[in-house]
Amino acid sequence: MTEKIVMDPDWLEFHPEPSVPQFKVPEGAVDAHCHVFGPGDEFPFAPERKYTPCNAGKDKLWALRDHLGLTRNVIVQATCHGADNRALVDALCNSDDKARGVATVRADVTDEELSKLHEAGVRGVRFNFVKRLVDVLPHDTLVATAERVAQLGWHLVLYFEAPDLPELFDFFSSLPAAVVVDHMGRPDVTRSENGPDFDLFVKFMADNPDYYSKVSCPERLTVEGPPEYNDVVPFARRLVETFPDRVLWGTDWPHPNMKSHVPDDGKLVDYIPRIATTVDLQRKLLIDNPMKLYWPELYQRGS
Ligand code: 0GY
Repeated sequence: MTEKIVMDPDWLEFHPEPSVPQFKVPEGAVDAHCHVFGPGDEFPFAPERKYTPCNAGKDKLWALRDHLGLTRNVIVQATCHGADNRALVDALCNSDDKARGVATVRADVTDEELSKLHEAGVRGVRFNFVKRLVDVLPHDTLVATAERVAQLGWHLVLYFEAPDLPELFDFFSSLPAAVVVDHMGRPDVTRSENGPDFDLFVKFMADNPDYYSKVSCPERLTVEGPPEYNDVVPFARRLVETFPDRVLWGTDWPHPNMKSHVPDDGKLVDYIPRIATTVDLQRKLLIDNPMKLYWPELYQRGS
């Protein structure tokens, strides 16, 4: 008998009718951080998951992409699917190559499995260090996986929280592949964007010239709340202006683990010109940088 999927009682579903953004994204813009969840009866959630989400399948993601005026998606494997990438692969293979992916793999993944993921459009693996989401993995195992995927030209996506950066700084800097950091390393936005905590993240980016950061998730980092997320703007803006060629933006749809409010994805698009204030910065953030990483074969500066 199939298990009945019951969403966690405190889970907020994604916005049913996001607003039409006032900001018109440039043609070719990429949502570089989003997820697909299930549907659970087709793609079961992982037994080791720490939460049970709502169903949020690929068709809903494509509809959101079109509604927001975006062109492409980078789908990141979420922890509720563990290392079972079937929902991700199904979405990629039915995307008309408008989606590429970041998978989660176990240390014993075979070369054949990696090559099938590559064929489907996977270009990175995610290492998650957020303790409420995953059990801790030994560093040597991660390095071995990183070495293998680097040979495929993939990068690593690291998800961690700011208080853990001092301890992980050297390990992260020594990884044998390029890195993309999720959500600016999750700063505490009640502190200054020019204070020692965020300075350390900026130093991490400066010391590692082939590393990228997503300037995503104001809805998750904010203390002040929606719809403007004013308290997160200075952090994202500092990164966009300091590392214009190494920042990515994404919706984070369908917004796992949001308990405070349901984000309006249209407003998340309207947030973009506040953190990337010129047409040139917007083009790098939304097109050049994600295309370099995920569709390098299509990427030609200025085309
Ligand atoms: C995010 C953030 C979260 C969850 C996950 O894989 C996940 O479960 O990424 C979170 O809870 O902060 O990036 O979507």
